[in-house]
Amino acid sequence: PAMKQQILIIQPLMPALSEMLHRDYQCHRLYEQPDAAAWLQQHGQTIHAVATRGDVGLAAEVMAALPALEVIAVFGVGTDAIDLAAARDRGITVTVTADILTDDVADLALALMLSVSRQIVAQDAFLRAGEWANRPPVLGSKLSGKRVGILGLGRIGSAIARRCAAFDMHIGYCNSRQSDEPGWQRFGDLHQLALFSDVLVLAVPGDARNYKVVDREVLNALGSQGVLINVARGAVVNEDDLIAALENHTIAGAGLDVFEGEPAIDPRFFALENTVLTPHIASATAETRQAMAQNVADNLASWFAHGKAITPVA
Ligand code: 8YV
Repeated sequence: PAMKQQILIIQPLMPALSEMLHRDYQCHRLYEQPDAAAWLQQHGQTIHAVATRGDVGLAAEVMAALPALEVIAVFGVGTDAIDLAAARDRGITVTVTADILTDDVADLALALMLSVSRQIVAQDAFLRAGEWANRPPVLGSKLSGKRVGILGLGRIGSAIARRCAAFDMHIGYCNSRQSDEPGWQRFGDLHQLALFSDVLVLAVPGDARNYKVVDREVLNALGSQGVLINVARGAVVNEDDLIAALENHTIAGAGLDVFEGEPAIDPRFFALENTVLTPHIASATAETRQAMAQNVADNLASWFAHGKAITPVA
């Protein structure tokens, strides 16, 4: 039988994917190497494919230590942790699970919006604490009919906008391209979008263009009744400014699925009552994660069989 192809796995993958890859390839787990640099020096030239996660990517020095690398299959859509320019220069194909997770990420954005505006988490705690018999629950704020501003109207941003439209929300957005959706209002910059928005949703890539663009001034523009929702990347937000805005009630609240330095997030978040925090679960449903795993396996199989990926980055 032909020798199995050798694949490098950067960080742990979900068991279903790990099993598929171990069945079909000779897998090397970089995260289990006590001295990754030494391992790469010795074995780097045998690796033709990398499997990694959107939140993990591939460090530039690891990519540089893989001279025969042909394809990077990402379990996710984020490519912010991959040097795409270097990959392009070297003719390395990068694949992502585009389309597969769009609905789930948009669903979670709405779940966070509703959780913050209706204070679902605090109301649940109030009830469980036995307070219901003692005093009436606090009032939430209405979501239907409000103005939502979406930063980034790609696949995910558009899916969020469609859901918000079903809640009779007024839709504003910032995006390089104009949408032909009637009634969706395009803004030239984030500051203008934040001024418009009751709810500001982040759905842009976490790359250098968007690094910490949500800062004190944008949060001031969002205003004391405003809510921030982040299902993009922690790096899109200046977290010191956000924590200050939440502590001082410069904005009303936030629903956050992503953080800088996750999973070791800034502990000041834990004390904020006007926030709902989730551990990067926007794509984390059984159905979607299974389909994402299959996409990674299918891209690698197609690459090795035909030299062509199924869902390469555009
Ligand atoms: C995943 C993601 O949670 O798609 C992305 O870029 O961040 C998420 O879908 C991640 O890739 C898996 O760890």
